[in-house]
Amino acid sequence: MKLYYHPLSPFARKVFIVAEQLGVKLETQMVDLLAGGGQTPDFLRLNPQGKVPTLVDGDFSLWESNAIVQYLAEKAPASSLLPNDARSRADILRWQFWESSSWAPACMVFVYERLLKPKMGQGEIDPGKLKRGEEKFRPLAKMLDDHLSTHAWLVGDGLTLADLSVAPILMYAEAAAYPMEGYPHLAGWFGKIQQLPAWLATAQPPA
Ligand SMILES: N[C@@H](CCC(=O)N[C@@H](CS)C(=O)NCC(=O)O)C(=O)O
Repeated sequence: MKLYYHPLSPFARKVFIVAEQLGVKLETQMVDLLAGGGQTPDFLRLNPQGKVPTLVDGDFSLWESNAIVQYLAEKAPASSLLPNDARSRADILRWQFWESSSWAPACMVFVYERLLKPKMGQGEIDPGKLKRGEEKFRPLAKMLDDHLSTHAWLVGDGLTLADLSVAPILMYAEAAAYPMEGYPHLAGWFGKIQQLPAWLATAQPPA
C-alpha cells in the first residue's frame, strides 16, 4: 500500500501514527502541495479533491484520513485500536466524524492564520478570524475536556482509533497557539498520546 502525503499534513501524520501502531508498512510518495503537486492529472485521478493523505492499495484509491485508518485497522490482524463490538465501533466513528466536521476545522483556523498564511505569503494574520476561531474552538475543547475528566481514553478503557484520529491536529497546538489553557484533562490525555512510541516515531515524516 502506498500513502501519498505531505510532511506538514496532520491528517497524513494520523495515518502514519496508526500504521506504526498497527505495525503496517506503507510505501510513501510525497506530494508537493505548495508546488501544485495535488493538481496534476495523475494525482487527481487518485483523489479528485487533490488532497493528502491518499492511500492506494492495488486498484483501490482511498482518501479522507479517517476512512484510511479504518481501512488499515480492518486489514490488519485484530487490534485493540478497533474493538470488535458494535457500540465501540460506532463510538469510534462518532469521534472520527466529529473530528472531521468540527474539531479539525476549528483547529485549522489557527494553523492557517499563524503558520500557513505566512509560509505561503498569503497576507497578514486576521485578528477577526482568530477571534471567531477561538469562539469555535473553546466549546469543542471544553466538551473534550469534560469527557476526558471521567475517561482515560475517548472510547472504552484503552487507546483506540478515536484517540489517534482526534489527537493529531494537536501537533500544531503550540506552534499555532491554540487557546489550550483551561483544559487540564485534554492536556493530560494529549500528554499521554505524545509519549506513545507511534507518536514519537512519526515526528519526522519520510523524506
Ligand atoms: N478531511 C481530510 C482533510 C485533508 C486535507 O485537508 N489535506 C490538506 C493537507 S493538510 C490538503 O491536501 N490540502 C490541499 C488542498 O486543499 O488543495 C482528511 O482528513 O484527510
